[in-house]
Amino acid sequence: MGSLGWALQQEPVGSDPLTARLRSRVGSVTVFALVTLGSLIAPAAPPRQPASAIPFIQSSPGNKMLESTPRSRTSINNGWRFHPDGLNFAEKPSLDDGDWERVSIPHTWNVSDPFDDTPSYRRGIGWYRKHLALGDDFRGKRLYLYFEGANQVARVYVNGAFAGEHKGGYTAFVVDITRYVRLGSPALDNLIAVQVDNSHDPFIPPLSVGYALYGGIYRDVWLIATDAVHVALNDHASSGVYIWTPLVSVSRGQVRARGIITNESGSPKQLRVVNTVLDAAGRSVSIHASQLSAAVGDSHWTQALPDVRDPHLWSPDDPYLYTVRTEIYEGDILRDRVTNPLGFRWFVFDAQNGFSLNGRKLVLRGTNRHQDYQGLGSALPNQLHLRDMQWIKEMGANFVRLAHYPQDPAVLNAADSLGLLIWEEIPVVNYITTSSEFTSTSEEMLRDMIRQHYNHPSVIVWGLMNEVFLWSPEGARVGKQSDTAYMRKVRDFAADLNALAHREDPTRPTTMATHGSGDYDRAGLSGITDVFGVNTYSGWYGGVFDDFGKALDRIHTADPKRVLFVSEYGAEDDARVNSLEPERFDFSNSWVKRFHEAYLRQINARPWLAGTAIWSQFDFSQPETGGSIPYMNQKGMQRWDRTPKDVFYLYKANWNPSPMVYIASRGWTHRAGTNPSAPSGIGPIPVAQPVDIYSNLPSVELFANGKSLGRKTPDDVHRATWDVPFTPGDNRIEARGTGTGRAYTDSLLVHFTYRPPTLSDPSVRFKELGINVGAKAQVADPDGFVWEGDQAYHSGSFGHIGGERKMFDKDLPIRGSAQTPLYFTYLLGLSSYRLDVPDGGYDVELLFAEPDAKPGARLFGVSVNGREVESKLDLAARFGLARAASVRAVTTASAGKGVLINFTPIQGQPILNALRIRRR
Ligand code: GCB
Repeated sequence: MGSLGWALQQEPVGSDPLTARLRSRVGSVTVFALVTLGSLIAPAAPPRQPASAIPFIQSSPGNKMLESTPRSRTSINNGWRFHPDGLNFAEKPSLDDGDWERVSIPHTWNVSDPFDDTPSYRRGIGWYRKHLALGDDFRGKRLYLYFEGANQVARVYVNGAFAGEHKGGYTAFVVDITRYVRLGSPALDNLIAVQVDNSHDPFIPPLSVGYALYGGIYRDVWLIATDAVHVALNDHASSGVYIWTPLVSVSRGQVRARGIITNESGSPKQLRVVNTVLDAAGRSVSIHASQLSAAVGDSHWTQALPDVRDPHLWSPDDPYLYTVRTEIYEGDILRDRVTNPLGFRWFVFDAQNGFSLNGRKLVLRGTNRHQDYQGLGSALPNQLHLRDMQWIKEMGANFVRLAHYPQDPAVLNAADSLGLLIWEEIPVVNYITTSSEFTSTSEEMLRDMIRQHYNHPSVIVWGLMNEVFLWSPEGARVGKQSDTAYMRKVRDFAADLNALAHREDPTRPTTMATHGSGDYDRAGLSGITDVFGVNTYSGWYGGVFDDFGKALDRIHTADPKRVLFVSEYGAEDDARVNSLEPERFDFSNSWVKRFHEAYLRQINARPWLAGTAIWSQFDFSQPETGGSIPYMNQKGMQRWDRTPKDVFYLYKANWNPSPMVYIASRGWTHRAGTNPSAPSGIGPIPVAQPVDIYSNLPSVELFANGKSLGRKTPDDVHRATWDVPFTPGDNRIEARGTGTGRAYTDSLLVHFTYRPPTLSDPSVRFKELGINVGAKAQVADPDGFVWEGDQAYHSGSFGHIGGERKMFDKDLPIRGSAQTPLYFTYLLGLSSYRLDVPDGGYDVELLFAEPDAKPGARLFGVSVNGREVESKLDLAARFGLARAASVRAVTTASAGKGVLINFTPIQGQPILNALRIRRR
């Protein structure tokens, strides 16, 4: 029994009966953490308090458990100097860093350059230096630097000497600096210099991604001091202790622990390893001690602790955490102490019944999270990591996929304590390099991730890769893989990682996310992991909403034993864009609401799904993309600054049982429009436009300007919609509902600009009109001006004559204006634009951005009411590709003829992106 843990770790999967049972597949069911009970070791007497513990040196705030132990852990985040360059000899103490920038960790050097108008962002070397004064009190100690993460290669030097290197931007690493430091009284200066490199490296995943690879030391750094005999720090920066619960039921929880002790004292030691399980109140509920003869170097130990009776189970609704305290004694002297979280839970993935936790079905309602924040990049302080997880919890999710890489310890801690189940993965994305070096770096990352996060009860599945067949082996996007030798290598690579994950952790399943291509089946990749993830975007990049469910049904029917997980689905919006006629890819808030409502319905109808995860919780950087906000992926439930979007409340209404009512269309506070049947001459009349609410209350009543518009019962996805009669100026909308004996309300002020159907209506003075040409959606300016959707010309109104509606290539960022949505759509090949405005003088502004032509390839003339404004407009030559530009004219409308803008093709076809006309 004593070697149970090591049998688990060292035996190949399947050869050990215990391991085999841990991962037993019964038909389509995979059960984790359920095995038969082995013999138990009797509880040992609690150790006496050591008489002469080595005094506590320094502890980090909030790290109470570590106080009065010989181990200290001190934050060294402050007081660094940074130089953004590949300097030579920057590790040398003689170099003067006095003029380097002062920075604190977390830090990245790419906070702004992925988002400026210069394409791309800096990927290269940056140097960090810190002076550390170390006193004699560290004599006899082992000293380590613990980096929670640096992107992506870090080389660490101490007093000019090379002390260690780590490859990979998302896992922690430890550097033993004991032999390089100088101690003294008074304390002596030590120089820590770290070279960080975020250059592309063909042998380090990720090779290509859709997010910024922010360079720098972007997670916390610690100085750890231990006794010469201590819990190992050299095991992939893990805690040096691994805890698992082979059997959990409501009446008993088995606890096993194993670990490594490093003896650097120079002589063998007789040690006692004591593990104590403490409940949330700090009471000991299980304790076990065992002797260990520790030779110099590393020694392994394993323990079976006495069962915890009637364990308080861990679940999203009740994330009850125990703590395991591991103490190492030599005689009466405490040599080291570490603590780890423990949660009692068991779970099952089932291809027919979805997921269950602690014996009950649990619908995994999830989301994806990137570590990316407005103004900070990836360098988030721990409070913001925690806050992100709290947002996710508030939305009602119980599952988070940490895409596409291992995340900050603060994220995993938050998941444990808030009750969020976790899929964590390594950053193998889009394609691989078929080389042993790439494989071994990927394996190292996988080991790092599993060992570092092994003890978190929140983690339920390890991810190996994302959409690995999206790109060709040469690094180009492909529709279908054609290189069968490459596909075989990818399969072998996946099988290798899968076996490694199971060897490292037989208690958890594996998974991969795929992109709805047949390549995964053809290459034999689909059957490798225990759970099969599908990323799907029907109704966004192409297709219609219902294709989503149909595609899932096809896979489920073809392979009923496949445990199917929807690892991504989402669509993009922009708060400024709203539409009365939402359509795919219009970036309107209106379309995205319908998208998620349709997906939610289809998900609810498929209880066999293992789980689902929205892409994504927060908007994040995507340096290679255009769209309505360049360089951003806008599929978040929340904006980059964490402001929740309407869809956040859609999920909250569906997933979080707390009573709520929310007026959606939240960003649409400036609206414009007309009532087509309004007669001329009677002044503005109310214009009906839709207002959505999301609520989990039985019924909701909506009021506009104090008048009830009736009571409604929200539909199956908790939405109700009213046609609200908007009057010119401010309209106060209020929603009221009752639940659990209390009233819930929400209100919103909407400013409405009335446009008469006949622009020359004498009872409504015409002032100005803006048109988002080529689009049906409205776009609001920051000052509240609304650009209305475009239409074909009809008499008395406005509109285009001829032309085809077009959009910019999504991957082409439009530069030179913050009002990108106006330029994103355009009309191609129009002959004129006509506005039947009343007689008078007008300023006309035409907005353009060249979508694809080279200089000389598109030339056209522009005239306004017969006056030539441009004889040969060549946008590419004059402004450049995808650069916002405007052409202005002054004109007079007379004799009731309005304003006619003509476009005359000379070479290629004319275009127009937006126009604004203003009465002088
Ligand atoms: C995906 C990728 C993710 C992208 C997302 C998108 O399938 O896995 O990294 O950000 O699509 O928004 O296109």
